[in-house]
Amino acid sequence: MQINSIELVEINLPLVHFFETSFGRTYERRIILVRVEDTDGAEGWGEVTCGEEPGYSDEWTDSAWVTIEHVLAPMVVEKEVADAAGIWDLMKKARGHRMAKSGIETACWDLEAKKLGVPLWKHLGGVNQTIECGVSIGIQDSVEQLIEKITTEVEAGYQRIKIKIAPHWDYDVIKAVRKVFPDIKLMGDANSAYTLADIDKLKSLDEFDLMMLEQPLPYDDIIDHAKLQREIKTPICLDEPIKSHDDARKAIELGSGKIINLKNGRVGGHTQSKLVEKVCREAGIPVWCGGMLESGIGRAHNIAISTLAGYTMPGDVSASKRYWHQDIIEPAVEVSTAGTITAPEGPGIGFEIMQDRIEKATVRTKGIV
Ligand code: OSB
Ligand code: MG
Repeated sequence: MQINSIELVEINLPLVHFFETSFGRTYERRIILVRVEDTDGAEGWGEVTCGEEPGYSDEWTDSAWVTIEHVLAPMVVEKEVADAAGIWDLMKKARGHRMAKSGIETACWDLEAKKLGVPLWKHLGGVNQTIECGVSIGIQDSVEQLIEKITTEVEAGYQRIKIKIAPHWDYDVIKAVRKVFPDIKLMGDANSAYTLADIDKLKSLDEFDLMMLEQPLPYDDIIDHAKLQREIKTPICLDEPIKSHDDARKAIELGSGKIINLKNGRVGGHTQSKLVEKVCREAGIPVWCGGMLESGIGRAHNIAISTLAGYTMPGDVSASKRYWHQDIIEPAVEVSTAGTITAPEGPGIGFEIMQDRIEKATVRTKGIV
């Protein structure tokens, strides 16, 4: 495989509904799309999944743009590698910036699968064409609003409900939700809003029979999480600190959690996700695919990787219409009434890229040749 050119396109897409986490509220996404083209003129598409600000991780839209333009793209363009799995190594000299790398890397996987005429999910080694879906619901202005949103998603068929939590939006809120929905698969995601000093509060959440508690402690921690896991019944799910298969191995060894939210962007793309999935599968640690409010392109990549054997729990991969008035792919991602998505049969990501919609949402482009 030889990539001849890389094109960056920043699009701005307003969310159907704001999304609030413990680190802030998002109304509109600034998304970088990556289009790669090889020497035969074949193309592939990827998405950089970082946020607009360095709130979830240290990467953000503007940092990813310059990093790809000045550092990563020049490492890849016109270099010969055996296959898409070899793209990661071309970028090895740059430390970190995994979401930026993932944008390029996943685009190369799409290109390769398209050239081979196979669906990306099969090319990645997927085994379950139909994946289980959950939703992630942000912090709302009122508990009534939250209950209303949960009702909508439960009625739509989603298999588990994740709600964002924070010190001002936790015990009482979950209690109110459990009163209305005593039996649903429910979990909380704190996005690092607590410390070990909050241990009594976190212990008190055990009474709600949560499926898991995602990332209660600091974003770079796996030590305190191990201490916390020994004190609480609810399984801890790690998100932010797991950036590689080595991080996963160490966290498993320490007992920092019992489940991993595996995000393509956070670990650096499909090749890295496959490595994390393998470490976890062999250790008996379930993984599920997390989301970063992706457009259809990132969503399509999430669907493909979710078909791997180790992804045994419902992910945060949900329907396009929950995020966008109109997605940039066709068909839009839809979820069945059983709360599942079936990965498409077409080559590559298996969705059509709607160029006119991308153009309408474009704020800047940059070609690197
Ligand atoms: O922590 O999983 C997270 C969104 C942005 C940043 C971090 C997270 C999330 C989500 C949303 O939970 C998942 C989605 O619906 O895409
Ligand atoms: Mg999370």
